[in-house]
Amino acid sequence: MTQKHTPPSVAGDCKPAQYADQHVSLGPGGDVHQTASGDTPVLTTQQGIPVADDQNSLKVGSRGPTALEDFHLREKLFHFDHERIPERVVHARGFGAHGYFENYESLADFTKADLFQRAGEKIPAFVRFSTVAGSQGSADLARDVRGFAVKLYTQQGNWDLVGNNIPVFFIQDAIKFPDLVHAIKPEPDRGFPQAQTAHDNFWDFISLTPESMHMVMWIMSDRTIPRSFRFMEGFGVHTFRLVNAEGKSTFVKFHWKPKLGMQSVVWNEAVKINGADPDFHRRDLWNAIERGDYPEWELGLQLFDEAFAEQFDFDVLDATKIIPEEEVPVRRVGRLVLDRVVDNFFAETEQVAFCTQNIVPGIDFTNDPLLQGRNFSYLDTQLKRLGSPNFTHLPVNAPKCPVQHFQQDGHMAMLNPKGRVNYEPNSWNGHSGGPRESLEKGFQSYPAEEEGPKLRIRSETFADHYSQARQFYISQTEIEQHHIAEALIFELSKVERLEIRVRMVSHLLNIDMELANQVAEGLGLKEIPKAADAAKPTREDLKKSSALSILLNGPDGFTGRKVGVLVTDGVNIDIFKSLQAAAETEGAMLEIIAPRVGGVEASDGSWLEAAQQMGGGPSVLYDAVALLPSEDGAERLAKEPTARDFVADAFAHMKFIGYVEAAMPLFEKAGVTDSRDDGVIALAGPEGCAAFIETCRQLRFWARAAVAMPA
Ligand code: HDE
Repeated sequence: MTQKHTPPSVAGDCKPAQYADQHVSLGPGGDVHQTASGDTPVLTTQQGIPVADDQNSLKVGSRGPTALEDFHLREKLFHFDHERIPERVVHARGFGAHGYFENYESLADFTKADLFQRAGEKIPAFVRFSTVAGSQGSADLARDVRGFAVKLYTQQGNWDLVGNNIPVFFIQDAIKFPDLVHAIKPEPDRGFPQAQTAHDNFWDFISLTPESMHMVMWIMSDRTIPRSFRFMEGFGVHTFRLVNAEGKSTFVKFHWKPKLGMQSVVWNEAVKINGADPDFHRRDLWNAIERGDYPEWELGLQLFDEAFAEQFDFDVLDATKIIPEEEVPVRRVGRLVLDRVVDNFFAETEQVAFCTQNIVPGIDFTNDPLLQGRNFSYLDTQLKRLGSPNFTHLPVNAPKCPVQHFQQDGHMAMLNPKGRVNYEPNSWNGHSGGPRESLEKGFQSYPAEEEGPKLRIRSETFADHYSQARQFYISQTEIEQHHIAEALIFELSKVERLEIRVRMVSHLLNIDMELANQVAEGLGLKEIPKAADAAKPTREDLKKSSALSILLNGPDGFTGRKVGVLVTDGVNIDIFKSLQAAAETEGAMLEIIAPRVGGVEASDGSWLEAAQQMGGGPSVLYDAVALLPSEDGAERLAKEPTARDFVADAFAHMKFIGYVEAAMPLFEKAGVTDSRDDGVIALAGPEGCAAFIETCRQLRFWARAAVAMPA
C-alpha cells in the first residue's frame, strides 16, 4: 500500500528540516542550528559520509515510524552504546598528565638502564594518580590510598613504576589481593558504601589479617586525605634491583618526593570538600599545569646490598615493611615534572595501561611475592579493559622507541609490519629478515640463584606484624597521632558488629597501649580486650623516623597554595592589592569569593571579578582565607549561613585567617569572637599583608587544635 506523501511540518512557521537551506536546519524544538559554511568542517559519519541533518532521524512522515535504513542514527546510537569500557577493578578514579623525567647524574655505577646514563637527559613521562576503592565517579577526598603510577617512555622501552602514595601494602602475598579488594569495595548484597573503608567487611577482613596493621596506621593517618596530588609522596613499594653493565645487582626502593612539601587536609574538611568540589584533586592538578605552575617530584633511591638486606631487621621482600630513611638515606637522582594536561581524558587517562612487568634492561624484580603476583596480573586487566592484545598501539601506551617484533594481527591492529617475514628464525638476509635478538642489548634477567622445595608457605621472616606499625605511630607528631586515633574511632564506629571493633582494639594493643585505650574509649567499649596473639612480639627498640611524619616534612613556603578572599562591594582596594602582591611574591594564588559571581565594585570604583559565588566557594577549598568585606557588606554577609560557615570552618580547620576590621560582625556570627587567636591576623597595609602570607607558610595554626604543636 502506498501512502500519500505529505511534506512533514513542525510546530511554528519554520520550514521543515528536509527543506532547510544550506545554512540552517531545525533542531528538536524547531530551533536554529548552525550548519557548515565556508571553511567549517562538514560533519560526517564514522565512514566519512557527509551528514545533512544531525537533528532528526529518518521517518516515514513527520510522526511515522523511523526507517531502518537510517544508517546515521544507527551508527550514532551504536557508538554511543559502546562508549564505556570497564572501569579499573581498583584505582578506577584517576587523573593523568604528561611530563618528563630529568636525570641529575649518571647512575652507571648502579644500573645500565639507558634512562639513567646521562645527566640532564629528559625522558617523556605519563603519570596517573588515583584513589583505590571508589568507582570512576566517586569523590576525590575519600579516605584512601592514592595510586601514583608513572610510565617512562625510555629509549629501551617503557618502564612503568606503578606505585602508591604509601610505601607499604595491606598484604604480603598476591593470593590475598582479591579478598582484600572484595572487602574494601561496596558490600555485594547492598552495593554500598562507595569509596569507603568505614564498613564491616573491610574491618572484618583487616582485623583477621594482622599483616595489614602497619598499613592500617598509614591509612588512618592524614596520608590518605592529601590536600593535592602535588603535595604527596610516591613510592614504588617493593624492593627492586638495579643491575649495572658488569652484572652487579644493587637493591633499590623508589621514592617520589614532592618539591612543594607534603600537605594533607583534616577529616572534617575532607568530608566537606567532597560535597563542595568532588573533583578537588583533579581540578587542582589541571589548574596548576594550565597556569604553568608545573608540579614536580624528585626521584629518590634507597640503595642497599645483599649484606644490608641480610642484617636488616625485616625481610626486604615483605611489602608490609619499609626501610627507614635514617637507615638507608634517600638519594635524589632526578626530577619528574608534569607540564602538559591531556588532550582527551578517555584516550589518555582512561586508556593508559600500566603494567608492573614493564621494566627495562638495568632494572629487575625481586622475589617479593606481591610483586610477582602483580607482574602476572596486570596484562589480564589491560586485555579485559582495552579489549585487545594490541593495547600498546594506543598512543598513550605506545613506546617512543623502535618497536620491532613478529607479533601480528588481533583486534584493532594499527601498527602492522610490512614485508614477507613474520617468523624467526628465518633465512632472509639483512633488513628483509626483520629484527633479531641481541644478547648484548637485550633484557637479561639477573641470574639470581633460586632453589628449594615447592611449598605454599609464608616465610618466617615475614612474621613481625606490629613492630613497624608501632614505629610509624610513635614517629608522628602528637597532632598526627590524634588524627590516627580519631580516624580509627570514626571508621570503627561505622562498623556494625561489635566483635570486629573489639578485634581491632586487640590489635592496637600490640601497637601502642595509649592509642588502643583512646580508641576503646572513643568506641565506648565496656572493657579493654586482651591483646591479639602475635606471631612475634612487638619490638619497642625501633627508633622514631621523622621522615614518616607529614607535619615534619611540610613545605618551606606557601608556594602553590591558595588564599580564598571573601569580598563585597566596597572592598578596600589597597588591602586587596597588597594581599595580591604578597601572594604573587610567594608564588601563591588568590581566589575571589563574592556574593555574586559577576564580581564587586571596589572602594576605588574599580571592578573585581569573582571566581566563586559565596555558596560555591566555601573555605574548605582554600589553604588560608582573608575576609575583606566592607562594613555594609559584612552586615549583610553575617546573615548568610554560607558566609558564617566560611569563617567558622576556616577557624575550626585551624587555617590562618586575615581580616579587615569591618569583618568583625562575621566573626561574631560565626561564634569565634572570643576565641580569636594568633592565627587570626589583622591585615593592615602592605607589610601586614606580606606578614600574613609569610605566616601562612606554616599552613595551619595547629596551636588552635586541642593537642600540642608538632615538635
Ligand atoms: Fe595494583 N592493580 N595490584 N597495586 N595498582 C591495578 O590494573 C594488582 C598493588 C596500583 O593508574 C589493576 O590497570 C594485584 C600494589 C596502581 O592505571 C590490577 C595486586 C600497588 C594501579 C591490579 C596489586 C598497586 C593499580 C587494576 C597484588 C602499590 C592503578 C586496573 C598482587 C605498589 C594504575 C589496572 C593506573 C591497578 C592488580 C597490588 C598499585 C587489577 C593483583 C602493592 C597505582 O591489574
